[in-house]
Amino acid sequence: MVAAAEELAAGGVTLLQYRNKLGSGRQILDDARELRRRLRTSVRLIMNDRADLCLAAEFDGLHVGQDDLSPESARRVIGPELWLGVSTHNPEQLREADQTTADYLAIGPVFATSSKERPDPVVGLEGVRRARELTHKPMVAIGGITRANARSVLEAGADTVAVISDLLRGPRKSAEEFFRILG
Ligand code: 3NM
Repeated sequence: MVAAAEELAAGGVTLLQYRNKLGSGRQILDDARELRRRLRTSVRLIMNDRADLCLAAEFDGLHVGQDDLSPESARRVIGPELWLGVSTHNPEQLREADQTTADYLAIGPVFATSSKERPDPVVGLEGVRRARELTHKPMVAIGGITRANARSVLEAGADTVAVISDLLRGPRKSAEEFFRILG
């Protein structure tokens, strides 16, 4: 994983989320510290779900979903400076998250994904367009985004994309291609 993260950084990626739904707190912290140590300041590192481990690993931010700490509780833990991201899956959640101190919002899944267990219903490009109308915060689209469809996602109003599957094989080359496509 760390080698893949380094390849992504070499390919121009400036923000990475560490997401581990299965590991123990200790395993997650070990991995996170290793990422922090190896990537130093070249990449902004965001911890998924765990405010405590975000602080312990000296990450740059925290990302919470609809079943995690509320954005305001998360903010209380991480303080005013670190980045806070919030996942949303429909207009109502997006509207609510827009009222919080979140620094950025995620909307998804835009397309079908096999990287998440029990994903919410696909929102499609129409869901991205709708979301764009509801927030001025930076908005990242997620779910099934590939080099083949990334452009359409930005055209629908997303500021950027979050990707798992389409970066796994040849991370550096894939990242470079994404940046070429996204302009
Ligand atoms: N969250 P891939 S979709 C982690 O809809 C995650 O909030 C989603 O992986 C959401 O790029 C997703 O392989 C998986 O589809 C994204």
